[in-house]
Amino acid sequence: MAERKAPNIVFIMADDHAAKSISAYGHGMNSTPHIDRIAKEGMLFNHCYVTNSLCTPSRAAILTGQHNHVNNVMTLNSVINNRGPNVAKQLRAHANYQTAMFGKWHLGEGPTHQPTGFDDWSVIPNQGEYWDPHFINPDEKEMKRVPGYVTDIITDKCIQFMENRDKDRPFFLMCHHKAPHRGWEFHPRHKHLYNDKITIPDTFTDDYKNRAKAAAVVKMRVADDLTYFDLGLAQPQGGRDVGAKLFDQVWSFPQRKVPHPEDVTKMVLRDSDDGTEFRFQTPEELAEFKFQRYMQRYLRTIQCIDDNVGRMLDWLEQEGIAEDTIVVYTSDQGFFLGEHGWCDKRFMYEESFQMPFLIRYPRGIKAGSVNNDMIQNVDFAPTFCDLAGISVPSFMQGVSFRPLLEGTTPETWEQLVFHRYWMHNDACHNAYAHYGVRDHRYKLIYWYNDDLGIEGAIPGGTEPEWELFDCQEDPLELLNVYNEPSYKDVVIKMTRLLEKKMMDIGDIPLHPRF
Ligand code: SGN
Ligand code: CA
Repeated sequence: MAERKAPNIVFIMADDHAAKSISAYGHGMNSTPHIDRIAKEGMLFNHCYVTNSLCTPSRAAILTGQHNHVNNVMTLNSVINNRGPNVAKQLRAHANYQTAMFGKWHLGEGPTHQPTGFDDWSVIPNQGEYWDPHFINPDEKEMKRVPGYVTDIITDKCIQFMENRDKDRPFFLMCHHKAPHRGWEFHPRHKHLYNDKITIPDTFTDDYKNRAKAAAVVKMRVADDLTYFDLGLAQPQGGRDVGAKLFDQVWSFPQRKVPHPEDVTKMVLRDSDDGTEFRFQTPEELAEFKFQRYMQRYLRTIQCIDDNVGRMLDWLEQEGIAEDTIVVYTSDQGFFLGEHGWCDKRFMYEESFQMPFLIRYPRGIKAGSVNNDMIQNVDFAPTFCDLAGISVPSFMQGVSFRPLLEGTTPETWEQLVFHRYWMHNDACHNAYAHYGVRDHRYKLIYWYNDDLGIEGAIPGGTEPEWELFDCQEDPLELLNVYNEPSYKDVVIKMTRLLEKKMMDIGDIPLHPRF
């Protein structure tokens, strides 16, 4: 890329948007023409990964370019120290950017945790609301409720910021959508969409054999763990608890039992909106209904993001600045869409580990290109600094992937990604802590299964476990080959890579050394 005036950067990030549900990734489950445009006119990454598959830690990694043990935002309960450095501060201080952030923040509230480094910001508290959402604004004691649908409102705020910008300076805009996060409250204008059945993933009825214990005990199952509210169903017994599960009493952890077929045939579920009735003959039919209902609602909320990405792209064009503006579309992590029977994320298994990443910059990226190199969310901030023409500050641990955008993969590019999920007080999901690395062929995961004295964690702990997946032979990750004699050398190689990576980033291994 030749030196030219600093580009504007529009960073659009959804919450829990799996790559599979962007049509540019070619899975055919939905149609997202506007998001696809970013790839068609720019570059699509097939191997972008999150360093910790959870909202708050991922957002901290994106802002700081640091791994979570360094920025100290390791779990959903962490908050950011907003006096620390971040990419917006860097662009503002060293490249004269105007900076703004609108939408989901999820890094804490109040004077020491709210956004800093942004000339303008307006964020939803915590997970926020889909309808008539509250926003926290700078210098205001009270949150303000804004009438309307959250995805439209966040986009309005972004466009308004761009309209009022100082045209003599570049801008860095972070547009953080709440959708398609759980609750999946879609806008009625998308209700006619996705009424046809979606193909159920091959691993939907995974029995979790030959795998670490974590897979069987985590509470993320579509069939067991979704609530009336998640599925847009009226709770028969009424009450105010929106977290009530269907068949909660029968299916609850630890003795998950398939509900008695007779109970299923007696069950009548009703759409909470129009009262449509649903009846079932078998527990399997009920599980499939939940999957279809989940996907329908999830994909409809995505359609609204797609409409609004279209609005942003059109606006940039009408303003005549599309050529000078980098547009990114990504998500804070991946998401399970029924694979292994799950919704949600947290694990290093592929669907939740992979982030979608699409980027357009007409002046610097060849249209329609696809990249297969490995990148991570910690690399975003260094890349933005590099593209803005400033040096990457030493506090950032990620690496600029500007060469990849220019179509060149340096020989020294590290084709290895790291993931670490920390145990925290989150009994309602019960996801075990783990860390590991993945290269193009293999994925090594260490489950340390310690209770770490944290409330809600594994009481008393349990034996640590290793997993090794051959991503080429077993892309669905159904077979742990860690103890297979034929993979002995791979285990040694991957363990060394893991240890080297942890040393590079300053993290502390908990596993026994070779
Ligand atoms: C809530 C959701 C979970 C989700 C976490 C974290 N339940 O607890 O499904 O995993 O947030 O999400 S909900 O019923 O309250 O929606 S994250 O995107 O912030 O990491
Ligand atoms: Ca998220």
